[in-house]
Amino acid sequence: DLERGFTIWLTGPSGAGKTTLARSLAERLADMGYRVEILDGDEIRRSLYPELGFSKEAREMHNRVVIHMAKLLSRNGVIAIVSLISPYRTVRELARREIGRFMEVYVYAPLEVRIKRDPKGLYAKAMKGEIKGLTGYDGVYEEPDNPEIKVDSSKMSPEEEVDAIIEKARELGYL
Ligand code: GGZ
Repeated sequence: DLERGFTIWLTGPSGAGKTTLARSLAERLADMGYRVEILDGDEIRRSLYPELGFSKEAREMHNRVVIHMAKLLSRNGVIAIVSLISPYRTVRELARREIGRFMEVYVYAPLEVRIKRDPKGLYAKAMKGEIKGLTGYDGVYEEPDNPEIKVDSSKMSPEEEVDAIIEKARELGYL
């Protein structure tokens, strides 16, 4: 269905593989002829409110901004790929209600794998006590109860994850 958009909501802690997956997914869907946009939490923070920080209130406000952007894109024929830690279940439920055509993807990797990857050195900093409240280390991450799909990036390649997500999106009637 090339006329109608929807949202693929990638949630998971820092280092779980959301950014890599978002890029592979966007490339595949674009090759299939769909219009796609990646909404990356970290990028949106940097361009709109670099000083925001990571309190519960800040994250909720920021996540509501992303929900709104995804909603606008989804209802205008674009597939919005959201790459956002979105640690709170209530906020993700709000996203589901607001956006409608929506699938929640839980991007998972075990802690030891996330620590080993640590692309930005955030886990190293958290272990030294230089940052506090890192999601998936000493910060809250409320695991999804009923995601449309869970992918384990320690066991699957990005291409395999993309295949699984596309199959699920077809099952849901979004593709
Ligand atoms: C979580 C943090 C933190 C803390 C800095 N907790 O993995 P990254 O580096 O590239 O992406 C994270 C980014 C914030 O991502 P989101 O906007 O998706 O998060 S949320 O939905 O919770 O608002 C991470 C980096 O900022 N970062 N400090 N304490 N992530």
